Amino acid sequence: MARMRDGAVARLEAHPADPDPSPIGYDMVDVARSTARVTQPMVRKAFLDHGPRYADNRRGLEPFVPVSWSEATGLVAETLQSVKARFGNEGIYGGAYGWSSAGRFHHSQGQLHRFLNLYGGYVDHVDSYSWAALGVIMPHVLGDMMRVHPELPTWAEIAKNTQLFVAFGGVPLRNTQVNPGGLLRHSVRDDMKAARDAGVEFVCISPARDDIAAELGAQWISIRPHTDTAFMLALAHVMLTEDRYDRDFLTRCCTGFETLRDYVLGVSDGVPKTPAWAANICDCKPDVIVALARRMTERRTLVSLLWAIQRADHGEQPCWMAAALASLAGSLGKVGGGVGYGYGSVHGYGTAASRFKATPFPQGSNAVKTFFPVGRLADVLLNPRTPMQYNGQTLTTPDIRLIYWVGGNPFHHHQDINKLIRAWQRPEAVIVHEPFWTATARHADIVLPATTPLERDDIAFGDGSLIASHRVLDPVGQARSDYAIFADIAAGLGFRDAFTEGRSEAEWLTHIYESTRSRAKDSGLDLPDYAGFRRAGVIELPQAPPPPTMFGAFRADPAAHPLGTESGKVQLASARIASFGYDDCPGHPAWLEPIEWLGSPRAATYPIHLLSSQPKTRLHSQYDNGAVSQASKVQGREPVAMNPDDAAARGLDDGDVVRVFNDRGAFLAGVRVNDGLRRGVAHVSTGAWYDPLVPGEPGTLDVHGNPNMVAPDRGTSQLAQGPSAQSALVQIEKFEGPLPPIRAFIPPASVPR
Ligand code: PGD
Repeated sequence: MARMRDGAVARLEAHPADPDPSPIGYDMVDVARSTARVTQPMVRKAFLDHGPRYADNRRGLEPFVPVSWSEATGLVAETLQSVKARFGNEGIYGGAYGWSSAGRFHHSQGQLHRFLNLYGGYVDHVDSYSWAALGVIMPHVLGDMMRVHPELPTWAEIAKNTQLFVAFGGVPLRNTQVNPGGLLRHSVRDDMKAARDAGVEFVCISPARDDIAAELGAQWISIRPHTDTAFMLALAHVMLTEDRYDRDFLTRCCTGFETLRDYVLGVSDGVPKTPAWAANICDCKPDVIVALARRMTERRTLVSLLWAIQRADHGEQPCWMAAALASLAGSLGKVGGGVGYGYGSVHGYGTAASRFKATPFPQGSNAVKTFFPVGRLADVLLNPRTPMQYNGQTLTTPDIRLIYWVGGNPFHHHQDINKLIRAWQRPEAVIVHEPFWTATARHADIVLPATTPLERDDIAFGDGSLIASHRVLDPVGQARSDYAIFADIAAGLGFRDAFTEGRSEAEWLTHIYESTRSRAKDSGLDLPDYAGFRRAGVIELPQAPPPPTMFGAFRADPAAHPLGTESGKVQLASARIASFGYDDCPGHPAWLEPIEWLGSPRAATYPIHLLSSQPKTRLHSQYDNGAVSQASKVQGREPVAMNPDDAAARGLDDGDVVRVFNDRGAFLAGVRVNDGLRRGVAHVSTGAWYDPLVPGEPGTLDVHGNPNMVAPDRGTSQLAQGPSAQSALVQIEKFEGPLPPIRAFIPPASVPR
């Protein structure tokens, strides 16, 4: 909430209804006014001089030239026309992955997609950086996740019905600060405490103790990163050999039990997946596995898998095996039991849903059907018109000639930044709308300054509340909303009226709200009119009734309530997946050694497994220049958490600056010694803005702390082709010599025309 003084915003405060406000948002005003803003349209000099067909692109290196809005929008229209004339709409990538901001009207991707759909379409992507492996494999195993997710037990139901909550990857509260579409009440901390008070026991299986709140008194089982599948297979081994599995459920509701059983017992491959076998892989005690397997079959158990676990080599496997475990343990389909994906990954999983959804900003439909899995962006740019496996299909990668990016920061979120930089030089044109001089903006040809949420009115709808977001700042410099920018470009291309439908921004907001209001009325709910809503600021909508027991109807009568899988049942093995013939994703859940992990030969050279998570102090890369994020830095660098033994072995003290590196790249970070991380594991949050020591030089050091300098850019498997950023081995050494300055927040060089 904005506190105003003399007509100007004095500061932002938490909403009084919020029990556990996130500190991230307090910086929005300062950041909006910071020097890192793009204040006027800018064009890379060589692009302005030579146009899109110039072959020698050196994005990220050359200076920009300030231009007027009319010249900039004219240039965008011309560039689109030039690419379309030669390559058709198939030459335009308009996926623009990213979080952007919470408002539903000024949602950047929605604006871009509407604009490009009206222009004839664009190459799109599928899946996400968040849960690609999960999203592709689970329809084969449990059916469509969009049907499974809404049935996830809420924390209130967990408190009532669950006895044991087994969390692979924990339930880190840092992620529950955010939710797509905005959030009024941060309730997860209190909800979990209430569950603990009601007697729920928590187990956190993770290399990091802090992945679950200390006050929950959870049992911490420390395992090597990305050995979860081996751990789960050994739990299954105990259940099978001690006759602790639910024969009735397996017979009635699952297919493939025999295949999985034979694999777990070693009948099919000669390797029984015993606790001793797994303990050797996971580096934990076999007794711990035996004891947990017994508890899981004696108590109503909910198996939870954090999305980060599947952002790794063979990330499909722990997803599949978690469902298999819940089936074996007999908890799937029972109240308070089963399997949940996403608790602790964002706020909205496990919190009550609202009774209906707000009307979205209409995007139209895309005439181009070409797509690629989003995590493969760099490969697609580097290798156009090449076959790529994906979920049983052979795709042909598109030949992207123009990238249009609005509301995301691939130089923050994509793995292997040095490879991305090479790939990013390939297209003829890169157009970006950005409020800030992020690395993505710096690597563009045309940069159009966008407003931040404080500079425009909007409606947020995230966790069951309608929130009026008010303009409290004047747009900084010449910044304009994405809507206004697209309306002008559409005018140049002859479809302004189709894009705007004759509505101003205020009229669109009224239209979206009034249509939401009339849908609310249909479900018996009277909302105030638009003016009343904006005065009220927040409308809390009634919650939907608690979801039915997840898979409850299916368990009771699988023939009457089949799942959307190939057999209609839970697939403990899948003939369809087996038929794809993928060696990196066989027809049943399996322990496949990660390409990069502490057990691989590569660990002899790079002995530290680097985990990277969503940051506690900012929204992905947003607000990195704000006070909250800056206060967490060590000598201006992103902190790297290290186990005390690993630090001591390298002669490192808390507060030292180190070089974190492997053969993909290197970055500087500041040491924070932390005994809550197991030995051989380090952790860096994502989101420190990429800050090259020598801009444009291949492989140059990032002086600020972006973990994607060293993260691998390869698909989780041929099935999902999801990002596997977590599978990164590195070495860490003390950084000697004078510390390079941080320049990420200083605008790039600009030259007059
Ligand atoms: P943001 O920093 O939110 O990150 O990556 P994502 O790209 O979503 O980027 C949003 C950008 O949009 C910012 O630059 C912001 O300034 C801009 N923006 C905000 N509002 C507006 C607007 O109204 N208009 C315009 N034009 N721009 C706007 C997040 C992604 O990172 C995600 S979701 C995940 S889950 C991944 N996680 C990991 C990970 O665990 N580990 C690694 N190593 N890497 C990851 N990357 C992924």
